[in-house]
Amino acid sequence: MTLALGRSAGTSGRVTQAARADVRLPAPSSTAAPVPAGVQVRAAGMTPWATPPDAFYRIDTALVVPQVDPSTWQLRVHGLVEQEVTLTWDELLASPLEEAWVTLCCVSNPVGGDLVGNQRWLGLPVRRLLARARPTAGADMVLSTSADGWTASTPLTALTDDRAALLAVAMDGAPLPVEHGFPVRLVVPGLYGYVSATKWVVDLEVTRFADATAYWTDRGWSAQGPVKTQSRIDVPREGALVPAGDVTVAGVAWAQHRGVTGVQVRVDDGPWHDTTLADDGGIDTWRQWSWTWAAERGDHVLRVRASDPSGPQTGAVQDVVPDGATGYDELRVSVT
Ligand SMILES: Nc1nc2c(c(=O)[nH]1)N[C@H]1C(S)=C(S)[C@@H](COP(=O)(O)O)O[C@H]1N2
Ligand SMILES: [Mo]
Repeated sequence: MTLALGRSAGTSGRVTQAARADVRLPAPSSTAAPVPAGVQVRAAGMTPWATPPDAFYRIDTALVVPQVDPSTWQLRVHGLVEQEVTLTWDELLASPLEEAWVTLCCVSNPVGGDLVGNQRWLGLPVRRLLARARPTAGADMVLSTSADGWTASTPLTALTDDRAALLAVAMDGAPLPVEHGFPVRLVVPGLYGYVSATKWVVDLEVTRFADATAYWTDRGWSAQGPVKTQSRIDVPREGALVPAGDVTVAGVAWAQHRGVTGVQVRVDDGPWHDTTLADDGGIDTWRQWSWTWAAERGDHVLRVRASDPSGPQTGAVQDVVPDGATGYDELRVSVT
């Protein structure tokens, strides 16, 4: 059974790769605002602001990556709508497509973890598709389904307000990598992937939270999954030995669709110090920061916290279940 699955996936995998190689992406009708040169902190070992697609984290339940042929792909929009809509691949590529930088992260990312990445997506704003379908009064959720039957429940407002919620066909200017959802996936700023980022998407049902539940909600995770404001220290590394004197401390922070307004670092039980924020790539992307520490001999613990417009992130320690981890990322360093 496993072998047979493996073999057929291999064959269709080649077909999908060929179809992917044949895709001619249209020019965006709306390009992303140019990224300021200073989004990147220049420090050895620092995370790239734009995550290379082949280094982008991958999370899904697929044992075998779904192989979806764009020439037969269709998206059905139905449920609590006045007008059912079916969209084909050619219709999608002929639509005005918008480009946006969006940082995607996973609800199961532990504090300090790396299940987060930032990329430039190209796609049809979902709000345009929903405007054609015209959701009826009382609808408050869209249940999206993938070719392999995975589901996500997304608040209708996040798909109809002015944010860049996209039915995406490209990442980093190229068709989506197969494992990241080729040919079409959802990307919604401000929400964890499990309630928004359906890969290999084929169906959107406009419904109500009271009437339907999604894959991870049925397994103990929260129905609502707004991203929590978080920060991470990337430089120096955990357990590093550093010479006394000026040491660069740097990392990333994210508060998608609210924006990072500040990042502070603290040494042991000392005061919080403001760090220098790198240039801003927009409220839907992560933000880099750096701080020069006058390091004194001994073993120290560094902690970080980010602020969004509502204030600093919480230091209360919570596990990833049911709606995302909280607490400060911390790092031990020995100053010699
Ligand atoms: N079809 C499908 N889409 C999915 C998932 C899945 O299991 N199946 N996982 C979701 C989760 S939990 C996350 S965090 C993101 C991850 O997207 P990526 O693998 O492109 O980083 O995809 C989302 N979309
Ligand atoms: Mo996730």
